[in-house]
Amino acid sequence: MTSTEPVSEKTPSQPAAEVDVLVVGAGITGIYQLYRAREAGFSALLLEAGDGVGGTWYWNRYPGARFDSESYTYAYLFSRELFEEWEWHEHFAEQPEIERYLNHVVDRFDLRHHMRFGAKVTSATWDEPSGRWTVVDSHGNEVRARFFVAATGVLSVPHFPEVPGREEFKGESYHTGLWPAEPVDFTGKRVAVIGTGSSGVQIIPVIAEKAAALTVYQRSANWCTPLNNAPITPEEQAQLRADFEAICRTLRSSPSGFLHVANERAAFDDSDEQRRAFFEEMWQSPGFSKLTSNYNDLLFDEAANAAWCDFLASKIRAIVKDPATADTLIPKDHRFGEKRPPFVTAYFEVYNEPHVHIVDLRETPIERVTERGIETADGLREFDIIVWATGFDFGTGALRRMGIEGRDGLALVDHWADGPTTFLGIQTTGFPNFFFPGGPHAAAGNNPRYNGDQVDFVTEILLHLRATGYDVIEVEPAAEEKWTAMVDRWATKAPSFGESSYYFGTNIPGKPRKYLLNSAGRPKLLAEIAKVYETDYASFRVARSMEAVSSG
Ligand code: NA7
Repeated sequence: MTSTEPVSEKTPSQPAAEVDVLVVGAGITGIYQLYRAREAGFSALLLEAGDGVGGTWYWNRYPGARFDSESYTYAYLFSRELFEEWEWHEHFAEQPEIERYLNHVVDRFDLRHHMRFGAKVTSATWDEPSGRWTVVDSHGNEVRARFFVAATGVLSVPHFPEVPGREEFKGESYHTGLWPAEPVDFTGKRVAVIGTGSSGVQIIPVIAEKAAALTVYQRSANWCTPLNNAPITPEEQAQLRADFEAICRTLRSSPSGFLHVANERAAFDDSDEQRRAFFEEMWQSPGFSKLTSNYNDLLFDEAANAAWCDFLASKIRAIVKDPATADTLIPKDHRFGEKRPPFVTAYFEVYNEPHVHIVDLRETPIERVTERGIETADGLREFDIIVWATGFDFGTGALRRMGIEGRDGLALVDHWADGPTTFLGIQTTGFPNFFFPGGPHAAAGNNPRYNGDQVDFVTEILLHLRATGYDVIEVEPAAEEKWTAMVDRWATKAPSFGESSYYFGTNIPGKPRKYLLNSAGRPKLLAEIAKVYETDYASFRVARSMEAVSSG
């Protein structure tokens, strides 16, 4: 596999289309945007590069891929009937169940015939006189749309590092973010996994079960903690249904969009013994609650964070029998929460298996990939399969690759040469009628919650225009500057991620170092959206296109 770009073979040529709303991306955000646009009575079309529904959850179909947000808080909440009829099997659903769910949603709300698959957008151009976007896909098909909504996600452009010889490997090679639909058979194979982020640590235990030999290439150790997944019992299913309204309320008021209960205690309010017992409780707790329900000073107080990290290191040492391997697996270069923490199932345990080895790239960096394997400073190891779990061009990757040109030919890549500037993570100046919910500056937490708020907001904007007789809308520069400054301010204070995190673009050579999330929290996003309504859209400029004016 050589391409970093998902392209389908299947797209037939299509007649030129004209719609009110063109959505790009059939992931969680795009499906919801299509649903809202249709429900509001707009003509709408969705273009998707892949051959199926799911977006990130379509491409990341590697074995072991699963939610690490609770299934029922990550899923849609716009329809109580949908919430009640879909029974998630596990608290943290695996990729096949997620893909089934998203297909169910598309069919249940009759959205599939408004979707074109295998349609990768290559250019999108604003036409001032008509007040429309012309969007072209890789097969040359053209769609003209009044409103252009790129729901292209933050984790949709896989990143392959510049390792010499990467293309020369003669065995099978895969990226976790571009996993093939056909199953990959690891049985009896010699396998390498490069990367130990959330994807790497999910796939490693699954490969270890089948492979004859597994070598993990780790550059940075991560603070992995147990996901603590479990099936959802019938009693829990019934409780979830009964709690629907309370769940929605809690999620709306949670800064991170989770149900987890915040802790009012600071680490040193407790005695050493109490703290140890509490950390043990956290270790046993589900998913992100280790971040969201931990001591309230965990991300603010060095000593509190160090106490938790010491506890985690002792856990790793207790699980991994070889002390040198355990030491390699314990992060030394960042605190817990500085990078996105991965959640694992039987991860550290695999390093006790005689056929699993770890290579510390800080000690012996990869020098090259050859036809037969991977060469580091201590020699060549031969493989049948190499898995690249090396992450994504996060946040702006997809938007920068779509050939987007706004007013006066302004290219989005130039406009964002120093990193993205946005208003509420949905619009940027110079690009009228263009929206990007679920993109940069959207969220820092349970993504679909924030992204859903943004889709609702975009839909309200379209309804506002229809009600007021305008057809062009663009954010005021001052509003954009204010929001972007707020995002940047939050990036420098806890709870935020360190600059070593890909959330600042640091994993991509040459990418501007700019914060790509919004750490201010969901209530802040909702409050700012409410302000827009209260001020009758004062943060935006509205107009009539020349075409609308001339047609009276
Ligand atoms: P991540 O979290 O970006 O992890 C990528 C991993 O690949 C990480 O361990 C990197 O090490 C490693 N990497 C990247 N480049 C190299 C090179 N050149 N050599 C060796 N190792 C390398 O991506 P994931 O797919 O795991 O997770 C992305 C998101 O998906 C995650 O946050 C969840 O939201 C789900 P590094 O840490 O940079 O030293």
